[in-house]
Amino acid sequence: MASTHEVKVPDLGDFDQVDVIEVLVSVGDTVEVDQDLITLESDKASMGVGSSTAGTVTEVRVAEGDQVAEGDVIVVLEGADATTATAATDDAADSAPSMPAQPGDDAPEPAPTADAAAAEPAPADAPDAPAAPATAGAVERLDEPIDEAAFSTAHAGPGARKLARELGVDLGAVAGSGRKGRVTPDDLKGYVRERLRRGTASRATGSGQLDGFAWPQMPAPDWSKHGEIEVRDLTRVQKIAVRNLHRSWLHVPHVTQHEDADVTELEAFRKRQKAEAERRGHKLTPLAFLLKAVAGALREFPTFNASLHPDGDKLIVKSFVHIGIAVDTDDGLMVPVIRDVDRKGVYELADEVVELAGKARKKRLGPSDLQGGGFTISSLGGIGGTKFTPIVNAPEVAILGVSRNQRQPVWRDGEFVPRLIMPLSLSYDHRVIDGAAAARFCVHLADILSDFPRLLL
Ligand code: CAO
Repeated sequence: MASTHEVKVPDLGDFDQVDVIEVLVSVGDTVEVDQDLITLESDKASMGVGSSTAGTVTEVRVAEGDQVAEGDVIVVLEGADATTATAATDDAADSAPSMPAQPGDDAPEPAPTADAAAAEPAPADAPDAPAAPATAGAVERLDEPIDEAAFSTAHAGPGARKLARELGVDLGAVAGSGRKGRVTPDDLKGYVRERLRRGTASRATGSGQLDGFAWPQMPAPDWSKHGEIEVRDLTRVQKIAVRNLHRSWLHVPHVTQHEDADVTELEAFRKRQKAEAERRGHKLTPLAFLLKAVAGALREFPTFNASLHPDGDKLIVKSFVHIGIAVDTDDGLMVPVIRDVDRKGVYELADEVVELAGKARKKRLGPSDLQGGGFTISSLGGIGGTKFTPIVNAPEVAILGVSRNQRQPVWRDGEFVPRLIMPLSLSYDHRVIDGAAAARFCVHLADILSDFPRLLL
């Protein structure tokens, strides 16, 4: 006899309830293991909920526009594979969220899901001719701050709610023209056009204002007039990155401090340990040591593990040391967070890097994997490069970029000697961190890395 399996909403991290913005299956569908069943959206990210088992959908218990909590049943499956999976996975954790989330993911704005609604900016052929703010047919994202309480009580159907999310519109602020003041999709589009026309909206590539200062609109040439082109959709992770990087670039006055760390002894030690580490099941790269060294530096310089208070008059200094690592995935850049780095050993950190990078690449990061970071490391050391200027993962205030180690001649005791140098590039928010503090932080970090026995203490 075929048995059934209930797929439930997984751990939602900090959230009690989140919105269902897409239902991807219907009764009668056959689903594979890991196939996304629904998409959830919180005010921090969107996540797909995948099926932990294969089977046929016999019931769909949620609809677009519903709110769900951890443990709520999403779908019921029936089938051969469901038989085996029921006992082992019949709880909330069985359907791990696949989390296409933003770098840092603690940012205060909702993640976009605007695959259909994110329209191209109005074309303007000459590169230096400003494009019209909006055309009659095209609607761009508004990305305005959203009053969630007003959003949830606004008089609008699921379709309009979804569109409001896609367009980044504060639904509660939109006047409805439907029956009894219901907000319609046309109301939303009209609202967006009006806001853009008045030039008060922030768009990824368009004009807008920050603290009362207007910035010029990006030209949008019709490239197809000059040759063949292909227009590709960005992944959801890439769309989130577009917004977050743009926001950080606009808000944060960036400065990058470069430093060379002599890692000759550290790398010799790591290479000596590598075979033994592998035998014991660990992948020991320089990143694990870097995490340890950065944790020490953050303890010494707590301002680098801080955030500017939203009122701009106070600093929030974190006592915990949670560090995000930038991970390159096929879908784009993601930043899972390793918690309590200062309390962990190098092997434990190495294991967490492998685990989190693996989860990011398989789209299996949960909300808690992406939250709480106070500082970020972006290591391109495995790829190459000599130096770069990473963008601060705001509202954090600093990010460390790491490039590939290089053997270089270093002047010592009257002669050049070959030393292995790790290039460090620290970008920081100059509103919070002074240049002198950044230089001291980098020198301290380089000293720890150069004196590796101290690092392990
Ligand atoms: N110099 C020389 N070699 C280095 C190095 C460095 N600074 N850092 C790493 N390597 C080596 C590693 O030791 C490994 O070689 P071995 O297997 O021989 O030891 C090789 O490079 C590959 O390392 P890796 O990339 O698999 O592992 P990692 O721990 O260094 O990095 C991760 C893990 C997830 C950070 C990385 O895979 C990644 O995604 N990096 C890209 C991050 C990114 O895109 N940043 C840009 C964001 S924009 O700011």
